[in-house]
Amino acid sequence: MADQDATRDIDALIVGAGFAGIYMLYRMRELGMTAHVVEAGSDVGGTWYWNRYPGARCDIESLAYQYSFADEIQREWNWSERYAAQPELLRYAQFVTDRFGLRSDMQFNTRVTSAHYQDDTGRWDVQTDQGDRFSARYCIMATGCLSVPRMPSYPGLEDFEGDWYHTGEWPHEGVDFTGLRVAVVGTGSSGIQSIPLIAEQAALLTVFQRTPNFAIPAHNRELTQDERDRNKDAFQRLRREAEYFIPARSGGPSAAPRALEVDDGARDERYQAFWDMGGLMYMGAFGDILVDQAANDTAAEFVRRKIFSIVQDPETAALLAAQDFPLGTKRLCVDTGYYDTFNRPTVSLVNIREHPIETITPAGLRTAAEEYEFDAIVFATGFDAMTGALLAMDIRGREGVSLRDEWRDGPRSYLGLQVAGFPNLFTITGPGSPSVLSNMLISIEQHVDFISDCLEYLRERDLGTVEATPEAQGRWVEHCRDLGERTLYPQAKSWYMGANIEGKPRVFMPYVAGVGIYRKKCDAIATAGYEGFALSR
Ligand code: NA7
Repeated sequence: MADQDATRDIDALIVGAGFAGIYMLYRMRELGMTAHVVEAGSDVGGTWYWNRYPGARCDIESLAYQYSFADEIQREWNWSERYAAQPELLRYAQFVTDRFGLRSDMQFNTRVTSAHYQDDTGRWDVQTDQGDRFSARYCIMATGCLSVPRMPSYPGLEDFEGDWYHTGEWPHEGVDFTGLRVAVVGTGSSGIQSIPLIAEQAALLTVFQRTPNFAIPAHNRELTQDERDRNKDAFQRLRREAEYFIPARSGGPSAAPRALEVDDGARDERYQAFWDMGGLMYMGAFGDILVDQAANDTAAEFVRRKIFSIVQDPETAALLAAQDFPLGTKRLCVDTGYYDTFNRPTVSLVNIREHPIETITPAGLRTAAEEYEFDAIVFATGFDAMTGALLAMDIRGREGVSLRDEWRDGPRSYLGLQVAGFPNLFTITGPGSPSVLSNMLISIEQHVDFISDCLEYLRERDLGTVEATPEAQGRWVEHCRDLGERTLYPQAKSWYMGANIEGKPRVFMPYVAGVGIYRKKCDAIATAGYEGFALSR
């Protein structure tokens, strides 16, 4: 425990040592400011520190999912696979941290419990669960978008005699399911990635599905040295292009045709080509998949046919193919062998939409229809996304106003970066920014750069405070909502909408127009002297 009386004065307190916190600390040091990172885990890595379940893998290609801020990183690092698995992503985070000697300003196994703005001093008073106390001019939340695991509220879990796990808090030593009867609850990305590997070990695997999610094959494979070398030479150029990418869902002109513009044969051919490429690129087959229901139906129908062609038992196939929301409006999953896993005689699928789980029992669980016995239960039930980690802390701005109160009806921010009434508090990839709809590394670098440039701007002008104005925030919130409503996203009960958490306000949280349009807006705002922000001493 820290000395209860000692308050440490620093320029910036950074919460979280995932990819955002690592780079933020690097930039703060570059600016010559004192910064300290507080991290709940025992190491760096964020998402890739916690999500160690079998099959955990990034759904963005490794060659794109890396930092660009220092070219030597990508020159020195060699990705092994097209889609990196969690252990490699964690090693990458450690590599970058150690390459720049960042650990000395990081404190692990410590959670920030509160951050209170002091009206008299203009500083943030930050406290941790280890008794630390910091006084920081700037408080920077690098807390991640999917970092608060969510457990279902079934009764009886405490009496379960087997072992249970949440995919987002997986034991570091791994879990051996060999010979066990295993349940997996949840069929989002985490379920879909882990089920094929758990099935390889388990004696019996029962998958409890409430909502089917469609998955596109990853076609994961080893990268060749030639591919890596070519990427190293092209990387910075490709990244600059990606930074200004405008997705079709933005409503702007798209290079891709519209789905109903072409005949059935040509449409299927195109879907097949995108299926063969694999992964999230499938959403780009046509320019209107996320804005036009009829177009979306054609994309979903193609996947449905694939499911029926892979899964032998027609009832199981029908259950897996029964997705009832527009394709991609819940994050599309990227899989390796998911559908084929249901052809194993040891794997079965239970529809808990029809017969919900009522209780966990000492021996297993009971649905409205049946009783099951298990040695282990895996909850792949997701996260309190985008706002969960921020609201888990007691954050108070001017006059003691709490962020929980401010966001009672849903998150409100300017650019997803700042909240009016909370001076010098920044949220990296916060709600209202492209974040989870983008390659997170691109969004993280852009936010960190924006914040660092802003702090430098303040310092050069002998200013010390930056705060979103309520007017700019109001306009931004409306703009985000307006753009979201032009897409199909609000139709799904997704974590983008807060709909996976009981009682959470239903607000479409990410900025939908993509990183390119967003970046241009941010650049223009900075060039205009941080328009929409009030700057003061
Ligand atoms: P997701 O995508 O939120 O998936 C959670 C899954 O768990 C989903 O199928 C849920 O069904 C199901 N779930 C949640 N609560 C329950 C209860 N109480 N009973 C039964 N089933 C439940 O989380 P993931 O971890 O898979 O993925 C999160 C993101 O990480 C992903 O989008 C990628 O970006 C990486 P529901 O749909 O709510 O009916």
